[in-house]
Amino acid sequence: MFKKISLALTGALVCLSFNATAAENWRAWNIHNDGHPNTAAMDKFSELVNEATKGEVTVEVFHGGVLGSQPDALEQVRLGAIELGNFNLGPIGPVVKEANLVSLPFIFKSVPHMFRVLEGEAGATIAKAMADAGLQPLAWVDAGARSFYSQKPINTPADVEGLKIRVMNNDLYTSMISAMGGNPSPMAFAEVQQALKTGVVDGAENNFPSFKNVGHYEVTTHYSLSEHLIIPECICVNTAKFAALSPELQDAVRGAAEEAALFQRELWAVQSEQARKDVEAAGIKVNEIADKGPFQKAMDKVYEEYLAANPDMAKLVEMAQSTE
Ligand code: BDP
Repeated sequence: MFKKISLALTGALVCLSFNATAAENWRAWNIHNDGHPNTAAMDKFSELVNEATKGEVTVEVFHGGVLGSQPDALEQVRLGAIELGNFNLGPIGPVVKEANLVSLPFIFKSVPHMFRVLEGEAGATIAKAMADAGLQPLAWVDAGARSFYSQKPINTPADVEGLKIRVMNNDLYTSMISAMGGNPSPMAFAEVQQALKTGVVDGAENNFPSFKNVGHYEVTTHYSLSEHLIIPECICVNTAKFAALSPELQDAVRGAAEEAALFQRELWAVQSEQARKDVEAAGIKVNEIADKGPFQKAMDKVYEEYLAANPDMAKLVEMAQSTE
């Protein structure tokens, strides 16, 4: 009798603990607010994961960067304190060298070219290096092209001379601004609006949706289409947490990320055009740059110095440049 009860109890306990370990409740970091395409895409991802795993994996997304700055959140995901995030590859460069390929100015001819490079051998190399560093990409998402904005139009590198320009945290961006004669100022995204408003910086650079979503257009007057950086983003997960899932759950989570990424790319196309119209309607003057040649030429020095210090990156650069 006693044996029977204790067996039944053990069975119940085993069952309980199985359920407890089977349900994975993950937290996801997102820097954007409502109204940004990535916020909608991350919400969609959360829904899709829940559906595809029948609730065995749940993802709670924290928007607006409330879980910390991007460099901090990257560290948190690598350590497993936060499981997931929608990260820009720019701030990943200082942590994962291979990811820096995408932070070389003008490395990609267009957004489709960038995706073709990511879908090829270069992308596989970057993804593996990121996974080895604890940040496994599940899908790549669009972040358009980044251009300068300030209180005056920028048409040539000489127009950047003497300007203090906010950049994301990556030495390649400080070299990029210095090579144009400007003063780079690495700063967290959350601080940029105030810095522009108070004149701590004279300008910054970003894509239209981010320029609009956090109100940078309210404190600047000109957006100049330099399109000097085309930096992809990822939905990235802590590598060990992902590896601990069953193969079926891994497929389900990856599938959800891929579907959310497709959704994001479509939304991006529509909303970045809309963001441009909205900021123009609010008074921002957008100028095309007739000849980007001088900007590209100014980057020769950045490439030379970078490749001299990182000769092992030459192969990835060559792969990107030879991709049609
Ligand atoms: C946005 C990216 C975001 C970056 C931000 C920035 O989506 O990940 O943190 O730019 O400039 O476009 O810091």
